Amino acid sequence: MTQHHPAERIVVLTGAGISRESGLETFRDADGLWSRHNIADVCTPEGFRRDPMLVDRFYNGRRAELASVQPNAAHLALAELERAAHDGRWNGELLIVTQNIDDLHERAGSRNVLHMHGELRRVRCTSCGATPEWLGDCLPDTPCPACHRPTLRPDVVWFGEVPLHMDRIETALAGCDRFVTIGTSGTVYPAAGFVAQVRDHAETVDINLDPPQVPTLFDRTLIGPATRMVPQWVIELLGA
Ligand code: BV8
Repeated sequence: MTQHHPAERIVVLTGAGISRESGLETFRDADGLWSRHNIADVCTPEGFRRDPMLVDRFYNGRRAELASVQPNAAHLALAELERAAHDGRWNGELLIVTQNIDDLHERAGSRNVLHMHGELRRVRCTSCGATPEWLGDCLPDTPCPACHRPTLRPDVVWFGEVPLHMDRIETALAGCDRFVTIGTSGTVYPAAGFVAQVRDHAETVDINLDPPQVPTLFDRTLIGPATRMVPQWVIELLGA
């Protein structure tokens, strides 16, 4: 029985820049989240132990904001590429690895998505491990719906914590033919180290408003807003 090898396996790594034009802030841009919030206070386990109310309010605010935004043309173009793989218009496989905790990829229709830094619309119980979907506010005394103990935290990966799905991500990186980064500054590891990891066996492409910090890591850079550059790249791929 002849093995059907897909023509192309693509891993796309997305960051906050892909959701910027939907109205969600990035972290490091001038008016970004880190210009108003202290990383050590709101994005570390130590910060949560010190002041859980401050951290819960930070994520409650972002969760409320998420309800007011929609996927943009960049999210929709990636969902279209995945659909083209399913209905045979494109002979390939697409995996989206996102650092984003928003659900705009899924709302755009993407299914093959790994949230390596967690999800805003989930909380995690530190007593029983339950990770229920959560759309509203969560406070330090909010009881876990499974074990009823007041030990819920945002289901996100904070600095110093191990990212999620690393096994599946490492396997996909090892087997990809093309690696594409979209809207990420390449400053947070291990995500920032993926491009160097795949350079020996995959074509590397960066899509961003600005040139990458280390241009030599990329075979190709597409400079411009994600809502323009990502649909262009997908059309080119489907046209090829
Ligand atoms: C870990 C979740 C061990 C919560 C986040 C090696 C060297 C140095 C340090 C380290 C290292 N290894 C580990 C570390 C420590 C640390 C780290 O990297 N520190 C940095 C600051 C130096 N890493 C960790 O602690 C990680 N854990 O390493 O565990 C381990 C490792 C491997 C395997 C097993 C165990 C955990 C880090 C996760 C932290 N949590 N988020 C939340 O969201 O609140 S990180 C958070 O910040 C995001 O998830 C994202 O990852 C990062 C932000 O980066 P971007 O998404 O790129 O956003 P940014 O604002 O920076 O840039 C936006 C870009 O978009 C810009 O380039 C801009 O030009 C562009 N843009 C803007 N608008 C547009 C656009 N592009 C196109 N179109 C537009 N319209």
